[in-house]
Amino acid sequence: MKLFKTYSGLMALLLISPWVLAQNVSVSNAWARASVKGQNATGVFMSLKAVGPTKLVAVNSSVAHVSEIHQMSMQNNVMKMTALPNGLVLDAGSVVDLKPGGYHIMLMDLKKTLEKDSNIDLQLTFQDATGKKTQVDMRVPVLLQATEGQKGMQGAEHQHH
Ligand SMILES: [Cu+2]
Repeated sequence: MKLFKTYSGLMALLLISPWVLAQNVSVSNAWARASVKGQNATGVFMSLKAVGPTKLVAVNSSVAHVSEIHQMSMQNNVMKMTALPNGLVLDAGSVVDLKPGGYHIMLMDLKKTLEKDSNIDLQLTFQDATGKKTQVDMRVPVLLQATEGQKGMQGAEHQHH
């Protein structure tokens, strides 16, 4: 687990990214992958940065009957998705990326098709080291893929006009 010691760099990112600040956690670059008719599940991705030790313990959205926090891992040369039963650990000050092929939020048993350029509601529940829970309600854009500015922490270096 990599700890970011360069807080000046993070401060610069705060200025250029639309961070949503929860009590203890910053959320940025959230997007949900569009689904096609009949598709049962899709993923939601974002970057999370906690001020203090925190866990993402639950997710919820009105567009899905079931929402889970997943990780992808290789098992016998096969990519497998598994739910994180104890939540996603966020170390103080480090950025955790939820992205295709890695950690992600899985929306399952979708109630409707997620159309590109629409929005979905998403509720994140965080738990701090004392056990206190905080809920963050947000609107997440539905996209076909991460846009240039939403590819992560290097986004600022790749902006062209
Ligand atoms: Cu998954």
